[in-house]
Amino acid sequence: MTTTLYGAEVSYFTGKVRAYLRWAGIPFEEALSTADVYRNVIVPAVGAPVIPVLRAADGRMLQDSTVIIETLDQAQRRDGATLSVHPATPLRKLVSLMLEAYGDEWLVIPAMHYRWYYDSEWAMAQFGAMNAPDETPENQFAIGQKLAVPFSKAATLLGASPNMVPAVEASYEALLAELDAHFAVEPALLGSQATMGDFGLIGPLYAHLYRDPTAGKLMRERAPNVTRWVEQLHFQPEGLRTPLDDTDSIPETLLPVLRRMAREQLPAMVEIAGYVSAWMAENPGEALPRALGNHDFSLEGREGSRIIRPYSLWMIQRVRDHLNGMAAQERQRADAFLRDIGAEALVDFPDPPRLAQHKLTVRPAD
Ligand SMILES: N[C@@H](CCC(=O)N[C@@H](CS)C(=O)NCC(=O)O)C(=O)O
Repeated sequence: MTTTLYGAEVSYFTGKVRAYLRWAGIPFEEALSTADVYRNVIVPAVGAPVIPVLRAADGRMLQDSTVIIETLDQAQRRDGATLSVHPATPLRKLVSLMLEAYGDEWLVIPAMHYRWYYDSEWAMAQFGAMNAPDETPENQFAIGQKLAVPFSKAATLLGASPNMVPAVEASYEALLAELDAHFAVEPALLGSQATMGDFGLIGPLYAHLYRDPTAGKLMRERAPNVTRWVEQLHFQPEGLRTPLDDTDSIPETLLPVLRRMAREQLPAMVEIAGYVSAWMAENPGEALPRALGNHDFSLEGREGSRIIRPYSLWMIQRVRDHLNGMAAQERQRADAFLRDIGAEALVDFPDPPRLAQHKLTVRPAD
């Protein structure tokens, strides 16, 4: 059976999986997530209207970009592939997992902001064309307008409320400059080979921040090296398969990006952990809602409010699992590295009870 990716060009997490499939050389076909596909394939298979969903060659339906990539990566390894999305050495694997969590769960703020603040009509037309490809442009726009309602509110809910717009843009522009300096000297985040961290970052940086008109212009003008990395990883990633050496070193030029992640995202994750632990204590055994109210956060010297997304902690749990699985000496080195980049929160993270991914949220692990 052919592997089928159900999704769309306009979708963040579809871009992440598509880039991985091409990089891994897995033959696949892509099916547009039209209204019919949502109704007849996606919702019956996974119980929620979400993309991407992948029908694997063995017929299994997989949902969640991380689960899809992990499952296929393991299958490839079983079939004898020597290259994995996870670096073979411990510190690099840690950094790769951290950057996946950063791309998936934090860069959603600038990605949603630029799309819905500057290009909302364009995005509505894109949503309509995805949902009803055979309709006229006028009808597609009307359909897109309706579909876009929850998404257009997402930027504000995630933290890009009007008072935070200057902070969100300052942070993203600084990130672009940091990444541009990095990709001037390295082909991928950790060097010669793309890893899970690259796939985490390609979600926001391709589907939204490269493709959307306003953000795309900004990227092309300000960050030619980021643009080149996006184009290579998304369209022709076979050049990013040169195995990493065994030094376990982290490129110097990546450190500003990691410090930014540590400074911006980790304090919010620590706070969320407190809310999630309290909720789980009060609601034993239950799946968590997708959002648990709001919490305050700071970005570039401004104070904002954002929704508490329990799912984010499942991504942090992956990082913590890797850290906790390290041998004593490796762990010491990793802790020293984390302290050095301002990520000490990961060393002593207030872990909630164990979580399992569940549709678009999490539940207590069995
Ligand atoms: N963690 C999920 C997130 C998937 C996701 O948020 N997909 C978006 C499109 S890129 C979606 O379908 N959202 C529907 C919704 O949030 O209700 C993944 O990694 O696949």
